[in-house]
Amino acid sequence: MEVENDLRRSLEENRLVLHYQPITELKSGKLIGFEALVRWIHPRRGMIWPTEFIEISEKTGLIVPLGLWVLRQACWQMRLWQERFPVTPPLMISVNISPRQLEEADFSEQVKKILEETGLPPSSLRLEITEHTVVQRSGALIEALDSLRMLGVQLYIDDFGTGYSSLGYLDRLPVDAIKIDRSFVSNLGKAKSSQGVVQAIIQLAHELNIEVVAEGVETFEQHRELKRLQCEFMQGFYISEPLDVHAVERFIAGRS
Ligand code: G
Ligand code: G
Ligand code: MN
Ligand code: NA
Repeated sequence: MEVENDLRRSLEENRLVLHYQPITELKSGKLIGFEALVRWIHPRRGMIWPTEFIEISEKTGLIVPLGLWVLRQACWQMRLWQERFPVTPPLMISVNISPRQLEEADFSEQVKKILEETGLPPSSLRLEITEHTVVQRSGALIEALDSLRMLGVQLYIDDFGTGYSSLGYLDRLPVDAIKIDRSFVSNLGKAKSSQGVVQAIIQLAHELNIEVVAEGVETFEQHRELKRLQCEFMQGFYISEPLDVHAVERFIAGRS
């Protein structure tokens, strides 16, 4: 449990930081907001990526306080950016949420409190829940999602297409958008079949009044194809990698 203790201490010592990846609208090219991605600045090992510590924090339950820290930090930071960089509609922030966090009975209460404390409008917050989480959709999960949505927060399904679910369950979930997993996007323009899959996902989402964000967009061709398929938003190295706070501010300033 060395990692766990290390991480617990780092959380107390403020050794976690957020990086932010820009999300743009395909139609207009406009910046609409950012996804917050956590990093751990380890005293000896340097920067550690979440793939190395999210799973263990889910197992140990540390993800609950860690997730609240991420959420508070992200909301606070976006509130500041909204003041510094006022645009219409206001920039939004997207935050990843683990299934373990949704199991906390007071999770939506906590989210409400954080929104009040930071002053971020609920409509500026998107919560990302992986498709794997929603596939095992229990009554409790739907209730948790419903109460979050009643706060005025938007819900996104992350890594869409990797959960081996039928597409039909989407219309029974209270969600606003899906994020198409980058494994589909990376084959766009290479494999003909992936174009069909992406097109089918986008069409189905639109029939259900659900918007689509494409993840992992790396090339002009992928971007052009997604625009043609009327995907609303995109994110990926083609626009920018995740950025630290200072780089975000240069990025926003450089675009306006
Ligand atoms: O940039 P990247 O390596 O950060 O992200 C790796 C994975 O970690 C992604 O799948 C992302 O969803 C997840 N992740 C990043 N930040 C968070 C976080 O704050 N909470 C949770 N639960 N997952 C995160
Ligand atoms: O929450 P999610 O699983 O989507 O986390 C995003 C992850 O994808 C992060 O690790 C981030 O660094 C990575 N990422 C973001 N854009 C790209 C991209 O264009 N290509 C690749 N290969 N990875 C990306
Ligand atoms: Mn995500
Ligand atoms: Na994802």
